[in-house]
Amino acid sequence: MSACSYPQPIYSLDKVPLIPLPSMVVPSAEVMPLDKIQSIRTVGADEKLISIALNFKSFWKKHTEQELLLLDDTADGDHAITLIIDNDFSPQQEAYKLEIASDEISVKGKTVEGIYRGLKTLEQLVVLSKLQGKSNFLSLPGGEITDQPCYAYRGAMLDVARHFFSVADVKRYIDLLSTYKINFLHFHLSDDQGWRIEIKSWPKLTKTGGQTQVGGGEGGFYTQEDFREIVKYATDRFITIVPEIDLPGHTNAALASYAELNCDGKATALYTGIKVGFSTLCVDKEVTYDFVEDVIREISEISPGPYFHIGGDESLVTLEEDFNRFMDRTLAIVKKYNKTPMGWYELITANIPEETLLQYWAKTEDFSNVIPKKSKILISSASYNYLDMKYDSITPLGLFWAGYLSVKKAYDWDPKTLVPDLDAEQIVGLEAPLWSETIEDFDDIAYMAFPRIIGHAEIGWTNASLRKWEDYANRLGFHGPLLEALEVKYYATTEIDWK
Ligand code: TNX
Repeated sequence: MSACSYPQPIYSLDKVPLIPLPSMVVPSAEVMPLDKIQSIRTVGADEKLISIALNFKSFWKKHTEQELLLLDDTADGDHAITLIIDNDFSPQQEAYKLEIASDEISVKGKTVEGIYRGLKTLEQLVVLSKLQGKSNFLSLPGGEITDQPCYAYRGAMLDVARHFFSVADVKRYIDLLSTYKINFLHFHLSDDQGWRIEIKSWPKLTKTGGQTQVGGGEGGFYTQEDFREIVKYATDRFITIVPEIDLPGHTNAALASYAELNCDGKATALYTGIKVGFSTLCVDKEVTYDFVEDVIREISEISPGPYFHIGGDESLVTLEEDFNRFMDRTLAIVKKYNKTPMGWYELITANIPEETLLQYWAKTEDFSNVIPKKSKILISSASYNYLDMKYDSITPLGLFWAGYLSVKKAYDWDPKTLVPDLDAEQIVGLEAPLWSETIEDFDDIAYMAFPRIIGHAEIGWTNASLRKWEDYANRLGFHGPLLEALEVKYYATTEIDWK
């Protein structure tokens, strides 16, 4: 068969509606007919590399019906997808280069993580081509994609305390996040309404504190085994789990489970409403620190990621000096278990170690004067990042205290200029929290997160200078069919011309 008789690809490589938009795409005139690919090949022996190659093999089988052989570097690259670890490739650990030629494909990275991100791009290329091309989908466009993220922390947060979500729901969310190259998932594991993780030394936290949720439903919790399973699932997708135990406020579920954590020695009642700021641990009791240490120790043992999030927000009934004293001791415990502390920005009143990551969530943009210049900041502005804010006045779910958040507003901003006077170097990235006061099941998660979190993922990955709303809106239109194929009930906003 001569080259020109091969089926033409649906798009040229620079016209594929990829999200996040890659840093550089150079199309070529070459065409890669799918049936030429016979193997997936790894260069650089690494167990993790082989494991992502095996996963990609299943992906290829599902979408092209072809079974690939798994080969190592003793085979040559003809008719193969070659995954290459190259230490000198880039200083950036998530950078990758994807090359598509007429008879081979390669993905190169400094690390397995970089190659994984590149394979996610290749997967989108296949899926988007297939959805648009239907039965005509037989080839990929040639060219090169060189890519790397703008921010090292591109996160999502799920509040499993106000409503509990099953391990299966969490895994489904993780899969979707990985499609868009998100690399951190922060779990809000405790709040007034529920304690959601088994602590073996304090069993009533889940036996009592895990038994209800907002609205009075039955709640639930993760056993440590469940949590390990989630961590493994996320780690396999290069997503780091950040556990959060919100302290010393937002603790009614713990205070209802153990009377001794209360200053008056009386257990509180379980709470199923949505008020905030009414609970606090008793900062002057020694047992409080036994509790905090046991919780941080047990969770740290099953959390391989670098961060431990200690909350610190809205402790409205804790005096500031008590709050600071409590946090000094709690920060020392986090350090003892070799974790980097993370907290909501109210933590700044305490003596925070320099490496502390502060999560900025305020709705106004004028907090830079209270944030020390040396602090590391994660941008989670309620006005731009909060997935629980309603899209508009008729959104059936969500809250609106920080204003409505349309798909355009959620996309069309820059973390570097959102907060005046903050140094760009202080910003490690951004995170989109989904608070779950009104979110009850996976379809609710999908409706509020999609499509806004896709834009958020692009803000985290793609340099601001390359991002334009009109271009993004056009690309996003092609992701409707992709989400539909995954049965994700996203909000089909009229801001987008869905394909
Ligand atoms: C504020 S943002 C909270 C949460 C609520 C959320 C609702 C933050 C650190 N605290 O407790 O769930 O608003 O939007």
